[in-house]
Formats: sequence, C-alpha cells, structure tokens
Amino acid sequence: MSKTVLILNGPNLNLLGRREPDIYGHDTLGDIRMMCAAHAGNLGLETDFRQSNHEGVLIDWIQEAMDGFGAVILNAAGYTHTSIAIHDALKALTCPIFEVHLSDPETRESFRHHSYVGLVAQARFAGQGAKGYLLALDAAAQVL
Ligand code: CA2
Repeated sequence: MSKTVLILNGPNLNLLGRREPDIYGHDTLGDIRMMCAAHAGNLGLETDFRQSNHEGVLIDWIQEAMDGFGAVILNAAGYTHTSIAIHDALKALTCPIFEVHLSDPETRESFRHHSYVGLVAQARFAGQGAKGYLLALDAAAQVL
C-alpha cells in the first residue's frame, strides 16, 4: 500500500494568510504545506500537496488517487457544500478520505452546514486551523 498521502485544497485557499485571519488564521497555504511534509515525515509518510480554484482540476486529481496514493486529505473549501461531482469522484475511491476545514463550518452560515465530502469521508477535522491537517495525517498513518 502506498505511503503517499494526496492533500488537496480547493478554491480561494491560495489566499490564506492574506485575508480573513480571524476566521482562517495567519498560516499561508505554503506554511501548511511545509507543516504537513514535516509531520508526515515523522509518521513515515510522504505528501503530495496541491491547490486548485477549479472543480474539474480537483476531480482529475481525486481520480489520480485511484492508483498510487494511500489516502486523500481534502479541504474542498466552498465546493464542500455544493459539489455533487466531487462527491461522485470521491465515491469511486477505495482509499480512506479525510475531510479537513480550518474553520468549523457547522458554527457558521447555514449554507455551510451540509457537506458532500462528509458523506464519503472516514473522519472530519474542523475548527482547529492548520492543526486539522496534521490530525488528518495522524488518522491516515493509523490506516497505512
Ligand atoms: O474552513 C475551511 O477550511 C473552509 O473549507 C474554507 C472555505 C469555506 O467555504 C468552507 O466553508 C470552510 C473558504 C476558503 C476561502 O479561503 C480564504 C482564505 C483567505 C481569504 C479568503 C478566503
């Protein structure tokens, strides 16, 4: 089984650290990428960390996880709450899927309360900032 974890980030997460730090914290996505790589190394895992603002690109990357990746960690950002297409792509995977959010969508606007990712994810880590990605890596390490 592959020890590489595919970590995918959805739209607008490239803006992290530059806007809305009260909601999303001060870490940039580059900071989170480095934290994930270091933490994964300590767990004996490797990471492939990506971000796209485009639904189809995210779906292509999810399909890549059908071969060659041990687990997927996904912060689908706004697509979490809207994308049946991402849900369908995730459903085709056999590897574990972990849902991550920096904020806690459940305590925000009602349109963030439903998650199409959550319907197919093994576990969800939300409201803990960048630490959520590290907790998801811990969970991935337990199954890999
Ligand atoms: O809390 C999360 O991680 C979210 O996935 C972030 C999404 C939001 O739509 C989800 O409900 C929860 C939004 C990402 C936007 O990121 C920005 C970062 C800085 C400035 C503006 C947007």
